Amino acid sequence: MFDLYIANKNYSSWSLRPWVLLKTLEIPFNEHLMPFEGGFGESLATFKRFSPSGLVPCLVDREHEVAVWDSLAIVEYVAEAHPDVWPQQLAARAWARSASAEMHSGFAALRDECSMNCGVRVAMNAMSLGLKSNLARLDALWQEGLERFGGPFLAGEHFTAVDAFYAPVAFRVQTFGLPLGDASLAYVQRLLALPAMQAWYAAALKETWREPMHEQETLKQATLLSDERATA
Ligand SMILES: N[C@@H](CCC(=O)N[C@@H](CS)C(=O)NCC(=O)O)C(=O)O
Repeated sequence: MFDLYIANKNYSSWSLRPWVLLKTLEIPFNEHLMPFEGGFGESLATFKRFSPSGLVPCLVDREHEVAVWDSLAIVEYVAEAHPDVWPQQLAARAWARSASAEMHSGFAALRDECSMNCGVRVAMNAMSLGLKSNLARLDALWQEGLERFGGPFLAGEHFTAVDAFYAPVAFRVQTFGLPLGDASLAYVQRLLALPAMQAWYAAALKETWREPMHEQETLKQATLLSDERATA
């Protein structure tokens, strides 16, 4: 069985991707949640005990003595034994891989200005040109996938890795009230309603860890409306 190392469910968008994929495809794994120990990079020494890069997520397959770090590599490793990770149809699979890679290496403004903080709701005071451009690209990309492959998921009938790659965006849209087109907002609601997403969200709300760096990032260009998280 796989061992998946992740960090705080409230904040760790990279961790969410393989976690929601494994859960939704019902691939068994042991979860190891390692809370952040401070700002970015301060968990390095602890995370290095199980992850070669000192970052999460990291998947360990003890049977084959393999450690796989980085969300995209993890998804590809899981796909070797589970063909349902990617769409079955060639064109859908190529599109899903491209869209996943685009999220993995792009959408910098969205990731910087709207970092994942599942339990809070804010109103944005300003949106950079970069963020507006990222949102326009999201709308176009999602619409293309949903129309071309028939929905309800991005590459067709089934939840696949490309949906997992965009799952953190659903929490970002919820937290920051991001303006997207109707089809995109409906897709966000579909993602948020998935049992795995609801389970992640419920666990995130129970967390009482607060990371000042993450909290400051959330309010960089936004005003707090509410905080749904448990208090210590
Ligand atoms: N490109 C990597 C990014 C991994 C990453 O940046 N992980 C963050 C958490 S979401 C981390 O481990 N940070 C360590 C720290 O903040 O000390 C991936 O796809 O997995």
